[in-house]
Amino acid sequence: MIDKDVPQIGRWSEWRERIDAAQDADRDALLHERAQWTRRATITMIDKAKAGHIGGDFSVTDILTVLFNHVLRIDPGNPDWAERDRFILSKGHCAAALYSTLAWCGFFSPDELETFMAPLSALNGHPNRRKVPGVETNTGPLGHGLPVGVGAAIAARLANGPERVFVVLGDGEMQEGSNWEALMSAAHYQLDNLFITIDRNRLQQGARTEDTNGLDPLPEKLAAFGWEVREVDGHDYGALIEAYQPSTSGKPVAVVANTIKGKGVSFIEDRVEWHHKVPTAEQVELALKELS
Ligand SMILES: Cc1ncc(C[n+]2csc(CCOP(=O)(O)OP(=O)(O)O)c2C)c(N)n1
Repeated sequence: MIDKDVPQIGRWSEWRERIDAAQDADRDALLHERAQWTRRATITMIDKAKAGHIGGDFSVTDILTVLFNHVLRIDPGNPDWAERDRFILSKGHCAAALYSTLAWCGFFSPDELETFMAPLSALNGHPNRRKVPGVETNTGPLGHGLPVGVGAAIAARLANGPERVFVVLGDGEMQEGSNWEALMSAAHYQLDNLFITIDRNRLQQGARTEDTNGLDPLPEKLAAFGWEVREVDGHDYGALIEAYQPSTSGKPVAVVANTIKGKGVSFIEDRVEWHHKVPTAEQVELALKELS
């Protein structure tokens, strides 16, 4: 069962104000509490569905937590607010982490998380914008979120709107050529309202990224493509918050977030088989203990 016995659920704006006002260790403690709840919800969903992508869910959780609880201009009570920042999880296989983040914020009830991947559930294995409030575009086929994000950033620019666009990609996903076309376009149009975050956990499906089709030196490549690049520890809340400050160069911003696949659970961390392995009942119990 998803743990719903947490006072913050459903009181997003109040907690957002608290997090926004807090500094350093106090702020980090609030964000950590939220991230650990998200990881516990995620593993509970995967356990029930007997499917999911736990490793990538856990590497991206701290990034999602910082974005949705401190950085993004959003209103979970009004998901279609015209001036909202747009968020796209391009590594759509990590839908469980996104759903639990959205439910915590109040886009929909945490009760719905129990239906993850069940027949007729809105919470499919990959996010669907027609079914889930807070999802801007369907993702799952890797390499599509950034091209859509570039279009959204251009649209915002044409409308003179205040909205910014945030896209989160996997590092294995950066092997898709469409991303590099989109990177070129974003730089060409000087889309300083566009932020990408690359979840650099150095693992993809079945192997290490550098052994499959290496990306290094990734920050240098992104800079050569005309982006302002910020490389950070993707589990350091303060560093992530700093990395989402406005562009200083008029260029789009690329955050290379060094992360650990499976972050938070000792026997899942940095292990290739946990890309989409389903935990046993005993492993779920152990993991929940480590995450509590
Ligand atoms: C176009 C496409 N090819 C293959 C897949 C199958 N697939 C799902 S996840 C994944 C690996 C992604 O690795 P990465 O981007 O590093 O994600 P993470 O390690 O953060 O989960 C693959 C190959 C897909 N979803 N889309």
